[in-house]
Amino acid sequence: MLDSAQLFEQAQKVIPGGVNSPVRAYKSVGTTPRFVDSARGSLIFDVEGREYVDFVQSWGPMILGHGDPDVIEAVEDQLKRGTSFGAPTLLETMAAEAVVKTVPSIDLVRFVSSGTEAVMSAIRLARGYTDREKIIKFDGNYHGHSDGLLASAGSGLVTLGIPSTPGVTKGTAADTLIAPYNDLDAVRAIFEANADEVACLILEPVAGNMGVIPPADGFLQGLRELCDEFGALLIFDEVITGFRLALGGAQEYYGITPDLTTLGKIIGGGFPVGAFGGRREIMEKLAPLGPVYQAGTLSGNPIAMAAGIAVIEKLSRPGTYEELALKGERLAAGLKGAADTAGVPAFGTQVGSMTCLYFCEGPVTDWDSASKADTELYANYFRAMLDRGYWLAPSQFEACFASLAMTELQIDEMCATAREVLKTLA
Ligand code: HOZ
Repeated sequence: MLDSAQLFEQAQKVIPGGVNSPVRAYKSVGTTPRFVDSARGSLIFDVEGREYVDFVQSWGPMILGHGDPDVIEAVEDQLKRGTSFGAPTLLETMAAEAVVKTVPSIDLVRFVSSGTEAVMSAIRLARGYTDREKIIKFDGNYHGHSDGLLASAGSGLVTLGIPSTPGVTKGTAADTLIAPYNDLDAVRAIFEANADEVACLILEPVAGNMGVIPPADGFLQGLRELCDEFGALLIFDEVITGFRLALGGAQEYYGITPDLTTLGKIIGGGFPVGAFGGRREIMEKLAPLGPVYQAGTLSGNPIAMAAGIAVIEKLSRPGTYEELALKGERLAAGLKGAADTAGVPAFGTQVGSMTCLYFCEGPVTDWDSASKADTELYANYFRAMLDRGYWLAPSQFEACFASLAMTELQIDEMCATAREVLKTLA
């Protein structure tokens, strides 16, 4: 068997940069990727046979851990019946019923194949519904890679230092208005300067693509009120927070009702799925009921639907979110304690099972303050942790997730290792 370095060489001959998504290339952490062989529960195994505790979880979907037996059984069952039909199935209705039942603001939902597609479609729908063209997004929020949403975006763009990307037309870029996260005054100023022109405001209700930044007290409520005042739709991008902070996502967690919601990651149980949904009268503008067109051959794919239903069922068991929150608290407290003991300036954030340890004094409340983190220190920390069996995000600006499969002992051992590593880096 070839090793990771050899496989990376081979991949680079036929795939740009050797990867199918830029963050996988490990460019900002000064090393090359370990190629994955398999994963089980809380562990991920590379092709060299090394094992790691997985704090990335495929960037969020694997909240139950890898290879959950109920999900595998549901998928195997469906595999035998067929993998794609391009025609309606009961599974799609069952998955939709599960979403409508659990996500408070969603009356109708449509499934697509990725979070990017969900957001792109929701924005088109918001424009079609309001007959307006501009959108507001936040600096450092990431909503996938559709043209209009790449401006000032988080995730791979901040990791690789790409403020805006060639290939997006000036007209498209001009329709995207950018505000600093957690700054209601700035949002009001943008609305006032663009009266009657803003179709929607989209945000991650907990920012999870510039590390993890919780909304300030009153921020989400303030946005709700501003959208109502200026006649714009409020879109919660819950691709990360959906089914992670609560069954009903951040909107249940914080008690705020958006007009539209985008979902992805967890509802696919590790298969490519996205979804967008919201108030009936808005969703009814979609074809075939209304004029806003949106479609997809693999939308509502039966394998992905079967996996998603099994995941939601499992997450619905009592105590799930209490357990995730306790693990998240333990992880965040352990990491902050590790940094403090080692004498490394650090600011920790946590909401439920989403955590981030920023290597800066903080407080971190927006992209401006997040960008002050010491990314070189993070790169050194990342490589040392990887060598010791911990699979962390290859970027300071991504979440470190706790999962249901992870044990408290694994979390404690990871934090103890972080303490030893940080002592050598202080
Ligand atoms: N939203 C993911 C990171 N938070 C994206 C992962 C990727 O770009 O591959």
